[in-house]
Amino acid sequence: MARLNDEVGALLQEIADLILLTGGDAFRARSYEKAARAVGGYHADLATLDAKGLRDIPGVGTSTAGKITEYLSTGRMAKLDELRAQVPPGVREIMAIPTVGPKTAALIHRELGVSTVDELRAAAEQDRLGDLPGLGEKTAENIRHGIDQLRSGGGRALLDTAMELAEEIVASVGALPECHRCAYAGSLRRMRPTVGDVDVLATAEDSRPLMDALTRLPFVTEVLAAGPTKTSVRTSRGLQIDLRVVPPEDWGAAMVYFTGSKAHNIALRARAVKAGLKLSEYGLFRLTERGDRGSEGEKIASRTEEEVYAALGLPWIPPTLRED
Ligand code: DCP
Ligand code: MG
Ligand code: MN
Repeated sequence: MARLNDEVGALLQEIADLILLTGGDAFRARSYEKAARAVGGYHADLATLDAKGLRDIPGVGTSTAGKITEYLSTGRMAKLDELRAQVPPGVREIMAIPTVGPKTAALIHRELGVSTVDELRAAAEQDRLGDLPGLGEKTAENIRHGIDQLRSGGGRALLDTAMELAEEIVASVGALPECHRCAYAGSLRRMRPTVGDVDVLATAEDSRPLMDALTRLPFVTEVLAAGPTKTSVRTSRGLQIDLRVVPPEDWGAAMVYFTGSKAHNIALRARAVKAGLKLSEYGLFRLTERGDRGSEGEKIASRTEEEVYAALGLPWIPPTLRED
């Protein structure tokens, strides 16, 4: 319910955080923060309200109502884009540390004058973080841990972060009326601790609404590539997300392909070739007798993973065992 309200609430909160982060008026930041909370908890869906209805939300004035209207019609808030552009890259990097949000980054930047991850590490090592208002020893500990995680780029915690992100995306994209199915694939589905990016697969007749929903998620900071079958974005946690959309009837073959691993795919393709078949992300095909190079041949399996494995004479293989 009211996912849009949460989404808009998160963006208004980000405006509040970035105002503080960029040394803006604390009073104005507080009013955005109030509006963010009011919008997030409001009983009516924002999409059903007109300009007057928006201004009736307690804490939402003319200027905030204008930003909400702008977001509903364009998918952007110019003010937010402008603020994001003002944040120094080092501070953005601090915001990308797992467990550090813009609010904590703002506090650290403002109170300690810290604006790079290296300076932050030094501050953590000198125990200067615990002195900050509202920042206990526990938070300081989390920050030290977060920096290590960011720098090592590995470990169990990275998988947790990626999994959390994947579940949010799958919930958002999967809830769209145009979306038939949505699930994460890639190394995350194989539960690799070194997960390099978050691969998400969805099915729909029309991919457009799904791609748009992805690029508009509040934690998406940059669109790296946008196309009808694949869109890649970067998130505020620094992780990349690849969303691929295929027709509903190809879910199984696409899921096998995008779950990988690459080595597993190579092994499956070799097995297919031996049986006179051809396996791709689009399906398992029987090559025609003429060896038609132009066409893929007759599609014999693609709807479910089980169907694809069965047609190759294999039982369904659990993703964690698909390393070769
Ligand atoms: N894939 C493939 N051949 C390629 C590229 C990709 O078969 N040349 C398939 C197998 C991969 C899947 O697509 O598992 C997703 O591609 P990624 O590059 O995201 O690879 P992984 O998710 O497996 O690993 P990483 O943790 O590096 O993201
Ligand atoms: Mg991947
Ligand atoms: Mn990928």
